[in-house]
Parts: sequence; C-alpha cells; structure tokens
Amino acid sequence: MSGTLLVATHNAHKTGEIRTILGAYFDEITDLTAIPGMEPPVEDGDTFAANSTIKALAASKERPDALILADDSGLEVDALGGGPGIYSSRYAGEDATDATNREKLIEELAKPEHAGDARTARFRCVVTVAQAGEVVGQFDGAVEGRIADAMTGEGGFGYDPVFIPEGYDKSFGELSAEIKNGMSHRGRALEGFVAWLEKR
Ligand code: ITT
Repeated sequence: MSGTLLVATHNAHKTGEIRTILGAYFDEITDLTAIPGMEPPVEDGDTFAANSTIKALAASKERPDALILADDSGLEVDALGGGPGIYSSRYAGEDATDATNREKLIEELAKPEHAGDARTARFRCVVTVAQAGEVVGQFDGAVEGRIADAMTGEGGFGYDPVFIPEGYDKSFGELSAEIKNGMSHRGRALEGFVAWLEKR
C-alpha cells in the first residue's frame, strides 16, 4: 500500500503510535502540524464516535484530497461511573496536562468514598476515516485493565503509567511499545482500519 495518511491530531504521542502501527501501509504519515493555521474543531459530541467524526470531518474539509484518520480516545473508570471517558484530556481542568490528569485520578480513587471500590477500567478508542468531506469508515477498540495505586514507568503517554492491562502486573508505562500496541484500544481500532484498507 502507499500514499499519505493525515492523522487529525495535535497529540504527537498518538501520531507516534499510529506511525509505528501503520508505517508499513503508507509512504508518509503526517498529522495536523502539516496544516499550521487550522483552528481545532470544538469537540462537543457526547460519545467517542461523535468527537472522532468531528475531528475527521474538520481535517477533511481542510484537505479534501487526503485520506484522514482521527482518533478519539479516553479512559473509563468503573468507580467513577465510566469517567473521565470523553473528558479524559480535560479531567484535571482546562489547563490539564498528562501529569495533572494522572495525579487527579490517583487522588480521586484514594478518597475514602472509593475505598473498597473495584479499580477496573478500560481504554477506548474510536478511529474515523474521512475523505472528500465524508466519513468512509469507523472502527473501535478497547482494552480492559485496572488503575494502579501509584504511577509506574515512564513509557507511553497520558494515563499509561497508571493503567495495568488485564493479564499483566505492569502498567502500560512499564510495558514495551510492542506489547502496548499489540493489545491497546488504539491497536485494536487500527486492526479494523487495516482490514478495511486491505479490502478497499
Ligand atoms: P487530539 O484531540 O488532538 O487527537 P487529545 O490528546 O486531546 O488529542 P483526545 O481528545 O482523544 O485526544 O483525548 C484522549 C485522552 O485520553 C488524553 O488525555 C490522552 O492522554 C488519553 N489517552 C488516549 N489514549 C491513550 C493511551 O494510549 N495511553 C494513555 N492515555 C491515553
């Protein structure tokens, strides 16, 4: 396969993982750094799928000839009623960073009202593919796991150092990129995309 894939994200970590997973299928994988003046769209959908669609269509409007792939993802924690979910990137507030989001999550689950709660959680990802202003494919993926009591590891990004995938006793921050990508929400959503590409 060949050509360029434009990933509709400002998150360089997502671009990096997507490049690692899809590198063999494209000559080039770029992201929104290739469209410097683009206003980020308002992600006001109430599902991962809706926000993923908003990002894909906004980028497709700017680059109608390009194959666009948007990724909307987040962490659902059962003890928080599925939160932060679609609000994962802003969990610690408007100026949140990956570090403040992780700290807030660990602090929240350490509160007495959550003592004894299950720490089960999952990452979800919805990938939307667009071309010429239309959605041409949508794929999702999830990985089950639990929230650690404290951060471990330096790898990955976002909530990786506090998420321990099912079947492991180490966080995504400690596990290799190869292990993470082979089982992650993003890896699984991209498997659907690859199957679609191969049929196209
Ligand atoms: P774009 O919208 O520009 O793509 P974003 O980082 O704002 O970038 P989202 O709105 O999809 O992306 O928010 C995703 C949130 O979930 C963000 O806080 C991430 O750190 C976190 N997240 C997503 N995938 C993750 C992963 O594989 N490992 C750890 N955290 C992840």
